[in-house]
Amino acid sequence: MNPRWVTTCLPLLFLSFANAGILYPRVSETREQISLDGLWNFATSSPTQKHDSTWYLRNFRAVDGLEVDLMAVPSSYNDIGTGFEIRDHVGLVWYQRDFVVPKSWQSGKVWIRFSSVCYSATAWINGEEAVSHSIGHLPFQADVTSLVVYGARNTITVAVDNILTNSTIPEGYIEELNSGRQKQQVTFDFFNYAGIDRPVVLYTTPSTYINDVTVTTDFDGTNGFVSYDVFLVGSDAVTARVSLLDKEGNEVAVDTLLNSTLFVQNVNLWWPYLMDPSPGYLYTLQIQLLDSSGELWDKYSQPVGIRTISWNENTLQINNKPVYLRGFGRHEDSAIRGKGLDLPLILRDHNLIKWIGANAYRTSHYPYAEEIMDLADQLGIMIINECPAVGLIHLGTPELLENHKQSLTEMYNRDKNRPSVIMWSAGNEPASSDPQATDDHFREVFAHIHDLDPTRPVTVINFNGRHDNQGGEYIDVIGFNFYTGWYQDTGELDVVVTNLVAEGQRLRGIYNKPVMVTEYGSDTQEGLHILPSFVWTEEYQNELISKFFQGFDQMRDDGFIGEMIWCFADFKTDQSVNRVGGNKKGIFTRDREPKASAHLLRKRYWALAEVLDNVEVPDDVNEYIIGN
Ligand code: BDP
Repeated sequence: MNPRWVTTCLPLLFLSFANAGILYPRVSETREQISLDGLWNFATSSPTQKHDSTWYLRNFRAVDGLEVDLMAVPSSYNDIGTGFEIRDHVGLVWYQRDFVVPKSWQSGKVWIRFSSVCYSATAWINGEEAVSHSIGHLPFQADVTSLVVYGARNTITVAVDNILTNSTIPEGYIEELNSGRQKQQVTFDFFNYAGIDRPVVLYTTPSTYINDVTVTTDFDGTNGFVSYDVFLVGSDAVTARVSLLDKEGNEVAVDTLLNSTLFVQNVNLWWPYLMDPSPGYLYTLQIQLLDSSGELWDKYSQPVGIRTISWNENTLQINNKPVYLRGFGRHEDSAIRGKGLDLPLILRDHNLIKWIGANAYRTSHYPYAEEIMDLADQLGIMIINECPAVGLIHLGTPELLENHKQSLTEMYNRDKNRPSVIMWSAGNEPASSDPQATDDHFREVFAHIHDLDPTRPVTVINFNGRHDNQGGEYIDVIGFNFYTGWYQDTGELDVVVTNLVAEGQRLRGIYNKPVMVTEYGSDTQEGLHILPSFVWTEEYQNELISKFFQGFDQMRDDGFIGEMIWCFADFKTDQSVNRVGGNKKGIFTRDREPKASAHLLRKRYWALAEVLDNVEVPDDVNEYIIGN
């Protein structure tokens, strides 16, 4: 045995309470996995049915009078069917399927993990409650070792509730319509998709297992440092071997402690896209637990990017180099699937992001699927990671505050080790009619996220909408959504530059913090052309964004750190008289084809990359849009 492997006896039971691990499930020599994705039995019901006996624990197909359909997992359920009942459903829906647990799984622990259910969910396995969770877009899991039957058929039933109230994250309320129908009203414009929209897996761990790991990184010249904290659950004495592997799988550092710092010579830093010829360099932190005889007990591999983030009143820096964010606000949204994870779609999206020369986006307005975040880590895309607090209204109410903090905790636990996450966003456009409530609520929220993570800056987009409450002193970066030329001064392109620069300077003046535009744009129907330009045309979108480019360039040297257009692609909204088939502010259509604006933005983003990152632009980007 390597003499550096020492036995570490830890107060393991204590650790199990100290940390709520939600590691991404990865198969290893000690961990197996079964996907529960596929077609599930599916039924809808009224909210009151939840409390009616336990009909839902029976085989759905044997419940008298219950209409049972099939539903794809992962997907939002709304657009799969053909009727209003399912698209506009309010309340509970029910999912059920069978699965077999191998006999060989009896020796360790068995977990069920949902990557996201919108919004609240309760799952029963063989009639016993296994887990309950209430915030969408975030993973949750439970130890189901004692609930499953080994070497035999099991049944899982999941109740999914899409009702939002004034204390949920995000908020909403139920309105009785004139027709007598109930409608879920929400505080955002994207379609209120619901269901089991990300993967569901069963996986195993040994009884003493790696429950969590927290990694922070640093560097000094060519030396890299990876500090890690491994959290175990169990009660046995174990031996640890923690090593760092480079991209080729060579071991470049090793330690035997569960909490230590690895030193890496000739470090390959994680750089954002286009700031380095090999952006997104990832090492692997390989954590192994061995029993007293040196046998492998548990193994988990965590990708690690070595980089630093720093910020001051003027700049945001990655690896001590100021960055200028050029990107998008986005949505998880596509035809039929809704917010359901779709691997071809997310690859196409990231290919378009590379093609257009962007280096960043915001996960407006909720944390995106872990598979999407993996792509960002690998490609070097910088992420402003937003929790699902979009359009909060009831600021200052204790329950809402607790749920808001909980959503940040869960997002942090899931994404804390991702190099792509360079900033946390505690929400988008909160209401601020009551400044006291705003300040009290957000003061606590900022303190909470800063406590969780002192290594990343924090923002709230359009904080208080008026920008002059004192709570702003706790924000590190000011992100503002600005719709001059669209919602304000509609059609008035001549005032865009002046309005934009005035607002940017006003915010700089109030806060003396780095400022960026997190949304701007105009709804645009692809193929609609009118000369001279007119709202909704491709001409208007191009002229409007060209004006914004001029304004951005006037501000760029004065603490202005980024531009994110709204939106990456068209997306579905609720029915309304000012949305024709959805929100059309996309640079790409909903099926991910470019509007004229995508070509224009591509010239802009590559020109910025050429000037700021010193890269060569692709041959087919032949015209540079920068300055004026
Ligand atoms: C902004 C919101 C965004 C909307 C956008 C719009 O942050 O979610 O989609 O307005 O109206 O205020 O297009």
